[in-house]
Amino acid sequence: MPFSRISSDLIGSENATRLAALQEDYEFLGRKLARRGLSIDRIKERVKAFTVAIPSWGVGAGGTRFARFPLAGEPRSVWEKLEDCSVVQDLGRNTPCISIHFPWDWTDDLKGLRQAAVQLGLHFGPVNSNTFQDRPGAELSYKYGSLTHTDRHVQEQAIAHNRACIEGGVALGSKALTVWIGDGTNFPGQQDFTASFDRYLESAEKIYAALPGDWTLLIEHKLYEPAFYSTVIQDWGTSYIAATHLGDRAKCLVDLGHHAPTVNIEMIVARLARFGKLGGFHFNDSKYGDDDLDAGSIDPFRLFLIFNELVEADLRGSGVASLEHMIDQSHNATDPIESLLLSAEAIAGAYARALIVDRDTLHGAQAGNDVIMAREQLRTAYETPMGPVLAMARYESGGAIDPVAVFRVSGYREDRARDRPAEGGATSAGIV
Ligand code: PSV
Ligand code: MN
Repeated sequence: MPFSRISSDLIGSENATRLAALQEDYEFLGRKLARRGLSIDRIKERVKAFTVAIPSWGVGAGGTRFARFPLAGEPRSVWEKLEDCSVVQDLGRNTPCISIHFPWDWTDDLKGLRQAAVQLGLHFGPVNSNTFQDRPGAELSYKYGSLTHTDRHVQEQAIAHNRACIEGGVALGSKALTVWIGDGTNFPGQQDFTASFDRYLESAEKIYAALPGDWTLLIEHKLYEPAFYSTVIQDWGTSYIAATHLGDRAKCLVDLGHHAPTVNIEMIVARLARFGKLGGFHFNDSKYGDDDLDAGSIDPFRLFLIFNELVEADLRGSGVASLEHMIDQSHNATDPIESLLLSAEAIAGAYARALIVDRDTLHGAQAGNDVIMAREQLRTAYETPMGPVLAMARYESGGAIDPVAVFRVSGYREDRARDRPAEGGATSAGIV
């Protein structure tokens, strides 16, 4: 299919109107950082090298269990999702990777999909399996569980789906499988906690055994929902036990929305990194639960604290450089492309701020129990406006200084609203 792109001429002419102001801001910030012994150009280069994957399901309008409000021009197939992902990448330049979800994104032409992605300067990251919904026409139902179902045949169906995801991922050039299951219970006594986790481990062993040698299995935990009393893989402790049981190539994936509201997620990140079990993230933000709001939109300080732990772990040599950074959010009230652009920027911004923490002073203050000075190191870095670094990194990589502005001027959504009429009221895009 011919893909619509944002023209580089438009990006160039829009950038021309903003470049002088950006240069001024960048130089000013550069002088401020230099006073702290920091090179703005070096930070910019590290920001340029940082990427975060776009979830294929994120480019469609999301929804809640009450309703889904479709967006005119939203993608109707994996090909159109790819097209939208390329717009995000062309403008923002830090999202070249797509994380896809089977069977939502299934196509008989995976080879063609991979080639199309390459043409667009994209590639495929972790593949996500889905045993939290019944597929139309599926022989057996996941109503009472999938990998942990009491019926061995249902477990086998779920395992076979995960194996098929691996095969599909191999065709796409992916290197990881993310497994999140909705299995759990709604009532005390409904199931035996120990037996259901044992069934999970048995099923997960079979999936792990099917992984190619250079693949990682990412285990995603979630506190609750769709099960409301207990969830089999409910927290990082259970995820850690499962990943440790399975082997070196099994790691824990931290979705920011999958914790109780007051949980200290940055501390979980530090623990998992320390013991080599941190595999990656699903970034999003929330106020109440798994709200799936735009990353950095509610609690940007927490996002910064997570990256602060990642930078610390990196200094310790904990191998966090190769983590799978992904966005996982649901766009119910915004244009998904705009939300994804701003989320990717917020995530890169949290990283940039973490890079400018004065580590020597921080570590000295920690060792000397100088509480105020320790706290101040984080606050100072967090309050430093790193926007000019992010914008300059984007500009030098061929992206837009102001991506949302260029997206709006481009008329991309209006054009897609014309050439992507909704099909029968339903689309495969978005979380419902
Ligand atoms: C579950 O809430 C989750 O976070 C998992 O990552 C799913 O794959 C994704 O959302 C989409 O439903
Ligand atoms: Mn997730």
